[in-house]
Amino acid sequence: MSKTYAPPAAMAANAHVNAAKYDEMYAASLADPDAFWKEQAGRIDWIKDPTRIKDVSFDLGNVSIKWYEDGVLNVAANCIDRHLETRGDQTAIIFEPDDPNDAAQHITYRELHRNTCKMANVLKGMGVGKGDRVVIYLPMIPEAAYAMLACARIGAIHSIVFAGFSPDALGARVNGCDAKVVITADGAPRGGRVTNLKDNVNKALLHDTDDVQCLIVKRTGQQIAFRNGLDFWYEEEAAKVADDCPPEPVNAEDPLFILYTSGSTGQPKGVVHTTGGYLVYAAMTHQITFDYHEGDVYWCTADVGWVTGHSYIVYGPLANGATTLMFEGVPTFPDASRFWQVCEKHKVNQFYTAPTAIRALMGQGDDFVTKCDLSSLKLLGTVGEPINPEAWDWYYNVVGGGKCPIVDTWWQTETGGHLMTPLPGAHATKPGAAQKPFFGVMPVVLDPTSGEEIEGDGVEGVLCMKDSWPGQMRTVWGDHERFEKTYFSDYKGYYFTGDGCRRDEDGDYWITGRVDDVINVSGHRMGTAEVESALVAHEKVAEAAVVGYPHNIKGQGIYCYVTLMTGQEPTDELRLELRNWVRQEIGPIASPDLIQWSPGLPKTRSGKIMRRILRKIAENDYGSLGDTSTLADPSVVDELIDNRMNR
Ligand code: 6R9
Repeated sequence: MSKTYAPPAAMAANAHVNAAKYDEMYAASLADPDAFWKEQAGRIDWIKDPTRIKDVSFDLGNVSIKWYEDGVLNVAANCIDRHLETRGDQTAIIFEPDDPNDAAQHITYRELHRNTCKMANVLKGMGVGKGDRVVIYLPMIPEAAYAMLACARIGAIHSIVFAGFSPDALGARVNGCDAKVVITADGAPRGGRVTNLKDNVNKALLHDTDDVQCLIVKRTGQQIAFRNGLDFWYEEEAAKVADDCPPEPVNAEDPLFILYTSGSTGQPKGVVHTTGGYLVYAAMTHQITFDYHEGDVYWCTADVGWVTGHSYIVYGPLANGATTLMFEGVPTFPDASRFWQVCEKHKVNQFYTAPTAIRALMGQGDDFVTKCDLSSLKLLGTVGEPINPEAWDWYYNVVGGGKCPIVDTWWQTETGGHLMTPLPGAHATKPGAAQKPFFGVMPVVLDPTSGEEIEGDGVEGVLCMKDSWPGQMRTVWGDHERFEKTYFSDYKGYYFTGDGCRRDEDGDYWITGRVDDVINVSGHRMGTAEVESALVAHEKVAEAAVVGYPHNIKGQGIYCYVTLMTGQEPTDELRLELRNWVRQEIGPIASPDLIQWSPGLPKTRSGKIMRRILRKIAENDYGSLGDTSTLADPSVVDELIDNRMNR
């Protein structure tokens, strides 16, 4: 039995959802989804109220997901305009820059309105209209939020590319969605170092024949190469346009954004989220999971380049009229106290981060935390990967002073918002468990071989969802077939998450990690296939297989087995060259941790690489290699074990 931590009495007493209410609402959400979600739609403002609530089919060949399909609304109006009367002067966004010596900014809802309208008018002037795609490649600055909301305001679809991605990765995403405009900055300061964002954009668009325009925010003031006629400084354009822009009426099922994410095969796919259901779900989960109350200061440390930044820095909090903090920097710059100093400085009430950051900071010792006044904290959250018990304990006791519930939120780019998490005023938390389904969410544990539902408690299998929720992705951009194949073909009639899971004796859920070829490095999701294709694109590499292995800080590290072209020397210099190559092809987050030279890879007779075996070798777990008799050449395995990378 794991130890549990009951909700603090004061929180349970005032929470949006306490234990009794959770049970009652959860039962209602399953008993009559239409009635339940019709009521929840009232969280946001509609130009035309939806009358058709849910229309969903998970049947392969016919997958279709629609929520609120006859509703009309505007997301930016919901996140900004409807708050102006009551909280125009309240801070919407606190911006904390990379350098602690630079002043923080407090942007009110009124200022947010003005800035978003300006950006919207600039985009319109560049020819962007409803349904057009805009790529956002920005640092964590307020303009990133203005850009998102400006797109939403005019009905354009944004696709944010994390500023740490390489020119190649950026170029693929610009082309993938046929973007009209890229919004970027001259440079991005992070941890005291500057990434030359505009340079990257120029490289990404070098071979572009569509003349993609670029809107550039001045962040660092550095020199940039300007493409005349195609590039525009945001500040100059903003000065020329009006500071009001009427919100465009948008259908609930029109796309709000595309966000590329990694899967087990092929290149990243463009996850499509639509407007009405997504916003209802983001707003509801933000309010209830974090127990957000009027006047609270809320901080999610993610980057807007990831889904967490979309739902829980921008859309959820702003739809709720919250004060949301945007942090440009990193947890360890200038030193490991930075997070906690920011919490103290802005009196943060809810703090939401990733286990990898917690582990890294835990390793620096308690002093960095205890020297700060963290008395404002009421709640802590984690997301992105399973949290190990040591990190949970440290977070709970040292950061939270033993008084803040931890919500371990399990969800995905595909899910739009939290699907499983304890609720802070309702559930006694268990370190490491994602615990309870959110309202309307129907998790099932399936037997991976038979695909049958495993009933009862104390069971383990793969995690699927039996029915839809409003925040679910609707399709893969430009490839609905891939959407169906990826999520609905392995287990017929269910949404397959790609995660394994255990339901314990109490009926609580624990995520056991990915069951596919996706690895989770520092909370960043990566397809091993992507790293492999980057490696084999190098002229000296004949073949490569990539797996994850346990890593103390990152959760998983990237272990690469590389077969060189005949005649190539396996040297340390080449190792370094390959590492830099992958960084260039994808970005620093994809840097191989270990590269093992492998004259041969274990393959079946039909030529499939047996990753299961490579994973075991990388994990140092030879006892359970399983059946190797189906290999074309079983001796390859001994050779790989003998030459395993030491660490
Ligand atoms: C939001 C986000 C999704 C994958 C997911 C799972 C892992 C996320 C987790 C977690 C255990 C948690 N994951 N939250 N595993 N406990 N609380 O991270 O989206 O980048 O798409 O990653 O991350 O494996 O399938 P995304």
